[in-house]
Amino acid sequence: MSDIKKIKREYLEKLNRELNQDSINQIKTELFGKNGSISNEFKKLGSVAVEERKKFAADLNLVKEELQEKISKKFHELEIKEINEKLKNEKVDVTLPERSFEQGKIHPVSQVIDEISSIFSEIGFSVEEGPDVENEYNNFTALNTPDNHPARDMHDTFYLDNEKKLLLRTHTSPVQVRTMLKGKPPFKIIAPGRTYRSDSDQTHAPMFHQVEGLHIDKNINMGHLKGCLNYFIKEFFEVDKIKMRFRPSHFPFTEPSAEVDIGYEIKDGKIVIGEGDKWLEILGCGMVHPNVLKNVKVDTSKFQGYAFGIGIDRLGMLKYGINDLRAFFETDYRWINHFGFDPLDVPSNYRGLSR
Ligand code: 2U9
Repeated sequence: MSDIKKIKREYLEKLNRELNQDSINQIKTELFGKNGSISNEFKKLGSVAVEERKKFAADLNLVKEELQEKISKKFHELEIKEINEKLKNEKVDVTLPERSFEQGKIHPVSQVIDEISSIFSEIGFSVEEGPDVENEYNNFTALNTPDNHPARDMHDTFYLDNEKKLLLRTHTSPVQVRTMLKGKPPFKIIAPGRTYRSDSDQTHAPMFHQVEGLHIDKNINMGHLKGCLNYFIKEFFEVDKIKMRFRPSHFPFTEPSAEVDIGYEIKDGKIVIGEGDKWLEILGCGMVHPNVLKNVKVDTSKFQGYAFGIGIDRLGMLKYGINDLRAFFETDYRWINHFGFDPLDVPSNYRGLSR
């Protein structure tokens, strides 16, 4: 009997036995490995007489295919057997209680950003975002903040390079600058997000949140600004009437500029917004300075408008009775459990955007 026939007989017989994964792999190596029986037969091909070579090669290929097929079949049978065994032994007990899981909470800052975005989108503002790392042109120069302005001082601004070209944005105004540079008026946008100033005490954190608004169109005036802010404050604090006053102020990017106070009183140790004879400063605003509009290529003979800036963290603290700003950023699990919002508990007056 030829060697090829012997190999075939021997291994078909082996492969007909009960085998596991390892033993099939072992057989595969014995046949087709570097020194395997079939591999060695192929090495002989060169020394076979020319007239027999064709038949030798044909026989060898046939045996090789037959054995390979048998090995694949064995692997497949084994797989089916394992699946059937699993199906037989594994049962799902539908009476078992469900596994417990931790439900996360929405951070009050995220909640307030969602509420603010929802309120402004109802009156036609769209939400824009931009990077936290900015250049000094977008953060200062375009906003009519001259080189020697105190806001540019190292104490306030986190610079990221020695040339003072890159910095962490000190307000979200660069988002409006970017939006105006890439588009055409009218603009009606809000820009919520993180802002950074080198400042830290009980009421200031080096990272805080702002939302700024900008409305540029033909004939926009301070009356529109007053109406917009009055609507926003009433909606945010969920009150029908609000006492509001505009105090003259100064910002390099607006002229005229104002700070807005709202009336409040303390009742039973709690702050009540909208009534009373005390005043609370909540935001800054004004008509966008013509120099700013020129810097962002808006035609000041046709367009004008207002802008405002609100500190989100303080607004959230006021609405939800939180008194230490630093707790916002301490990631204390107990704190977020107490002050956070349940993502599944949607109150009837819910203003947040859907997640
Ligand atoms: C452009 C033009 C003008 C945004 C403005 C304020 C007034 C303001 C403060 C509020 C509390 C910052 O977080 S805070 O300390 N902001 O008082 N912000 S006007 O004016 C702009 C913005 C962009 C192009």
